[in-house]
Amino acid sequence: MKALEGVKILDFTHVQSGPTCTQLLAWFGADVIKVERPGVGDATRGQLRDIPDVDSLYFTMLNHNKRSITLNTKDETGKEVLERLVKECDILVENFAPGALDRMGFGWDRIQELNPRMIMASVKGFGPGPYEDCKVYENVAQCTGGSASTTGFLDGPPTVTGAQIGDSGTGVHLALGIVTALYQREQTGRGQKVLAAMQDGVLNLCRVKLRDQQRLEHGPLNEYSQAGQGIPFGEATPRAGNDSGGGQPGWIVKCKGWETDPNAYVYFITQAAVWGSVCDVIGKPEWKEDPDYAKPPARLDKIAHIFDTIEAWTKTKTKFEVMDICNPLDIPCGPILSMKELAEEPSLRETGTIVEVDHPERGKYLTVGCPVKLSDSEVEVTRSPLLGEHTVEVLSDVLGYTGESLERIIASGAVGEIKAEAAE
Ligand code: CAO
Repeated sequence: MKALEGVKILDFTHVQSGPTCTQLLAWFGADVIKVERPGVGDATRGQLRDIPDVDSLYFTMLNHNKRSITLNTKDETGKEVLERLVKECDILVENFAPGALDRMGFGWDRIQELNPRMIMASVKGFGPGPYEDCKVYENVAQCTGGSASTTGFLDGPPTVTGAQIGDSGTGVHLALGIVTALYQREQTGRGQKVLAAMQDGVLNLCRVKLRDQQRLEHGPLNEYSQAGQGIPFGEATPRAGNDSGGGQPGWIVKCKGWETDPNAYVYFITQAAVWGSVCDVIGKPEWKEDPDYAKPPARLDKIAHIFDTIEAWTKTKTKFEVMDICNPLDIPCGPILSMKELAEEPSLRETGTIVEVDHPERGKYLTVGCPVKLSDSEVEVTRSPLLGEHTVEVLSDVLGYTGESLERIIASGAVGEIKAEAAE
């Protein structure tokens, strides 16, 4: 059995943040019923398409293990079906623009009236406050949550990161809120509202930067390389380039082949506990006893020189050779892996972190599987649904519409066009 077997989710999510959340819950065994607008569907089905008229990778990679029903929720019969779904499901997940669910007639009061056990979970750009009515996308969240102001180089502009911390990050936060609310419902019998605001999610992931903001009041941040370079700090946590976020100096240094390979780099951390090994490896054994280098405080104003020296050594090795030499000595380092290298990495295939999926219209493609492994709830990644693929199945199996009642729903047009074989 799967951890969330028997849990039914009414999935009103679209784009990235919400679908990330419901995909995780589907992987843990929940029955996720994705409700989409007839003929239109989730906008990402058609975005960034690599093959004409075929669901995009953007969509397929965020909607595995779900069922799709098309339903016009603004139509009278559509509302009737939606009410039945609300009564039948345990959780409603949505990431519409603020107010959209109320305008549809399914605000929290109505949901509670229909099903007091329902957990209603939402992603919004902002929590209550001046921006609560704003529509928000990934980079807006990165900028308003403290990530952009602290990412990039000191002499450059604020920078967004490739990790989708606003969308996928908030989706993961929401999933935790949902299972927590499910657990509480075991005790109380009541549902509740769960809100994950993207600004809050990003700020949570930038916690160490708020830590540094407060440390600034008590003096310069000595582990930032700008301190060693004598560059004064301003009022806010600065951009720290590739400095490590912790107390051990780290930086990205070039490796053999960097002139032609944009990813021939390694992250190298000069952890105090293995300083002696670092000195031996880079050919500076004299630094172990030299009072200018032996202890971390003495090294702070020489960090740039130390990393130049480390780089002179790493440039003679590939990033994997650096790893092979440093790992046995417990020197923390990590090769900069490209997406191509990750896609081809056999160990990630073996653990199910990278999975090949077959899709009836696009053929085989790669996706990121479930990043969290439960020993008693195995994940099998199945393809994303075609638009409305399960409309009849959900109407009949989940909601009990059969015969004439099913024909009435289909004839109303509320569920859009039904493919002949699905209706039979
Ligand atoms: N039947 C009928 N109408 C439907 C429907 C259905 N099955 N599904 C959606 N709709 C309607 C909604 O009710 C809404 O109508 P109104 O505007 O008349 O109330 C309309 O479709 C559009 O919804 P939307 O405003 O959520 O979509 P958008 O493309 O304009 O905005 C986004 C997209 C992401 C900016 C916005 O949804 C948002 O801010 N969401 C919250 C934050 C968020 O999740 N951002 C992350 C986006 S990337 O993951």
